[in-house]
Amino acid sequence: MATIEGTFQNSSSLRVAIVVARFNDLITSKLLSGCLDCLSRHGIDVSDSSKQLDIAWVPGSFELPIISQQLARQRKYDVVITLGAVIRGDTPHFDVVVSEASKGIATVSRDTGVPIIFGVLTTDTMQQALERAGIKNNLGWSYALQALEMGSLMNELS
Ligand code: INI
Repeated sequence: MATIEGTFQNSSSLRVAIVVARFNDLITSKLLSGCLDCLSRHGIDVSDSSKQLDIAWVPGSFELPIISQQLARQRKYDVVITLGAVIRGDTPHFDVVVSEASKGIATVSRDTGVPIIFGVLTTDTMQQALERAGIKNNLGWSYALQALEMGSLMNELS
C-alpha cells in the first residue's frame, strides 16, 4: 500500500503564481498579505526580485480563470493561487460571478494539470469578508498552505 500525500519539506523550491482580483481590494489585498506571509515562512522568496513567485492582478473574480489558465499553460509554476472576494449583499449577480469563477478555476486546473487553489471568499456581508481576511482569521494564509500541499502532491505524482 502506498500513502500518497503532499508534504511541506520541499516547499521552498516550489514555483508559485498568485492571481488577485482588484474588486473588493480592501479584502483581496489582505488575503494577499496573508498568503505572502505563509509562503515566506515556508522558505519561498517573496521579494520583488523573486524568481519563484509572480503576482498577476485582474479586474474581478470573473477574470480569475482566464489568467490562471494562461499562467498554468506556461508550465513555469507548480501551483497557482487565485484570490477574490464576492459579497452577496453588494452584488445582484453574486451567483453568476461565483459560479463562473468556481467552474472556470476547476476546469483550468483539470485541463492543465496544474493545481489552481480556489481562494475566493463568498460571503453575505462585508463584515464576514473582513473577518475572514484578517479581523479574526486570514484565509489567505490557509490558501497558501493548501497551495504548498497541492504543489508537493502533484510533483510527487509526476
Ligand atoms: N467581482 C468580484 O470579484 N467581486 C464582486 O463582488 C463583484 N461584484 O460585486 O460584481 C465582482 N464583479 C466584477 C466581475 O468579477 C468582473 O470583473 C466584471 O464583470 C468584468 O468582467
